[in-house]
Amino acid sequence: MFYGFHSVAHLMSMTSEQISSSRAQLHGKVQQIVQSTPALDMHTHLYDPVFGDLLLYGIDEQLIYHYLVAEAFRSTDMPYEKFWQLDKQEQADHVWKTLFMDRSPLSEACRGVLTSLNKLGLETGANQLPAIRQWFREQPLESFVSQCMDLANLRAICMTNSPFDPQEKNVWDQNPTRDERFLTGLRLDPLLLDWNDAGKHLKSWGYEVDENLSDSSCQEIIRFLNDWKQKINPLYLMVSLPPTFSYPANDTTTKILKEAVIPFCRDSGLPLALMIGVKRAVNPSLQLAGDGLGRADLVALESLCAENQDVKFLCTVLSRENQQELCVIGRKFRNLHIFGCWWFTNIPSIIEEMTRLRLELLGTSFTAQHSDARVLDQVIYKWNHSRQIMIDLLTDKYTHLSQTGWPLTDQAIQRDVNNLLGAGFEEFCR
Ligand code: FIX
Ligand code: ZN
Repeated sequence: MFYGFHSVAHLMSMTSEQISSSRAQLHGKVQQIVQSTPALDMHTHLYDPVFGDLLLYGIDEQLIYHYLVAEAFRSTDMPYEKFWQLDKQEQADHVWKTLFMDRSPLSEACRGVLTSLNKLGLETGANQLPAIRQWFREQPLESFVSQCMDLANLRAICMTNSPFDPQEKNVWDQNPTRDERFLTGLRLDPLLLDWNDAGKHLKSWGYEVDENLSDSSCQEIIRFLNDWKQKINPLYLMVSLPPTFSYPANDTTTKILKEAVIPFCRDSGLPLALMIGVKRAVNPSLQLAGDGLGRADLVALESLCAENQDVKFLCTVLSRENQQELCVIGRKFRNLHIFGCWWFTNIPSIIEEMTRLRLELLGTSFTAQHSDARVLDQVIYKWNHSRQIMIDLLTDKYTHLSQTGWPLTDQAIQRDVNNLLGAGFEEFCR
């Protein structure tokens, strides 16, 4: 099927009514394709149900999501310690009262809770919390996982898997039977950012490493990475980095990257995901909600990509101010794949801006979104909100194309949307 306008001359001869109905037709098509294309959620903090209570779900978990906790503290005098002493349901009650009853839940995180509830078919309203809780108590987890994935239209969810989390490691050590919809990503923050502590763990697991990171220690780190590759079969390795991250630098992060992680990535073909810009514990009293962001110096990323053109890098950055620079680096290095609107950028105004910028500088050679969900139900709102934005943006972009006379087909739109929603990432990893 052909959409849009044959040429500028044709456009000139169309009445404004014809133009808008043509755009509406295109919008309808793009909407149908974007909504019906299953996505791969390439970065989340969700778990395969076999990991037990590591998989969070339900209304109370949604309400105590750290995005909401940070917002609730803005409007309450409750001392931090008092909040943390409450049990989960009491914390959730407090957030509900503060953000949903005493004021309108306009922020993206609040709206997100309501979108997820609404798509699950629940009535929302200030007095509905007990009924919502009751509904969640009645949901069998197995069917709830499928329901959330269906409502978000996800074909796969990539977890964040840390060998340094004892609860998670314990499950891996039992060689669990896994749900294949959940893919794996190997998280390396302690290894790259806190060698003192990580080194002790590696030692206790039988790797012969020393504090000074001798050559043989780096070989042992590679052996550790290989063992975890065998154990969990990750899609990629990942680390979140502060805005001050620099490379090369005279520190253990550079040493471990250069002599262990990058050689391992080169040999295994696994990409390394760099998530740059998080300032941890800006306000430690807020616990997980206390992290902030800063503008990074992306020269570090440029150096990594330039020095290691046979190694694949994935990258997302937290600061709005870094986004254009990141796209330009993407244009220079085909060993770099840019993904998602991370955390503080995952709000409609910035998703819109970033995705437009990326389409304009990179075409469709990036992954439009990841959810970063920590609570299963959140995939519903995160993907529904993002798809809405993609539909409007792509309609704009295809309208511009068709105005040049370029013929658009369903197949071409479908191919592009597939790429933006995960196929491009999979291709990059191959
Ligand atoms: O480093 C990360 O993977 C971050 O996404 C998280 O640490 C962060 O707390 C988060 O949940 C952001 O969405
Ligand atoms: Zn994350």
